[in-house]
Amino acid sequence: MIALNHELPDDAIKPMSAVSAQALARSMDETGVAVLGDVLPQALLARLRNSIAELIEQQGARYFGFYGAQWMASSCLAELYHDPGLLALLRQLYERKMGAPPPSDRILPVMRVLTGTQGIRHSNNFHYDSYVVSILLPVQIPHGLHEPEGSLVMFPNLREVRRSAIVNIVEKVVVEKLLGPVWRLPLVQRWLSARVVSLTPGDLYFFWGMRSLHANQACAPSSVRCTVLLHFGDPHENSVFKGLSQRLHSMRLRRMARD
Ligand SMILES: O=C(O)CCC(=O)C(=O)O
Ligand SMILES: [Fe+2]
Repeated sequence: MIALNHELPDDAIKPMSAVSAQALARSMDETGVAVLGDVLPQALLARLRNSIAELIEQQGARYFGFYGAQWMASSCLAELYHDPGLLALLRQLYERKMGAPPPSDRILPVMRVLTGTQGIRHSNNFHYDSYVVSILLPVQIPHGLHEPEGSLVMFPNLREVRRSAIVNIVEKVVVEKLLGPVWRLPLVQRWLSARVVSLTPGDLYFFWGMRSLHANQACAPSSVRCTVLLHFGDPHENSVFKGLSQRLHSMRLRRMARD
């Protein structure tokens, strides 16, 4: 784990300006993931968990996915999201991998809440992200005795970044849709040295989302698992094929919510 040695008040988010992109990138290349310890303070995590509990109380135990800058603006993670140090770090990571600046400075924030039987459907869905760099922030992870944690499973850096949008879309269809069930098999996970990353709330997990096939494991319908993802650097952002791939993804999410 990479340490951030700063003397800060207990409820402060640690500044990203102190983080070395080089050290993160090395760990992401070599092990699949780089972990920054204790970035989010417990008090902030507690506030986020309270709002999730309220949401579940009002709307029932199901899957919730919040996308885009709007929900983030009103969340207590806004400070991290708008931290210029975070953006600088993401830009450096992107440039290291792609050898060119990112097409934009957009960071896509996503909050996922898995609970109830719908949560199971949103588990073990192996995919490549459309973004070069992904950061995972666990907010609430089940930790009871014999309770499945919903760890992150990844095949680290299974492919290179895809520079062509159309190649990327075709590959995603084959790997995610046609071969989807294959990646769930324990034998395949063993053969291909899949890595199971147990998640600790407050830590930040960096990985090459576009290169590493990954999914979250399932948790019990009675548990609550909440993660926030920060995705950065879509090399195909300006491609005409992009709209098509986004529409397919939204249709899939709508279908999963309906069934
Ligand atoms: O929630 C997780 O652990 C992973 C989710 C993910 O990979 C994604 O939303 O792209
Ligand atoms: Fe992902």
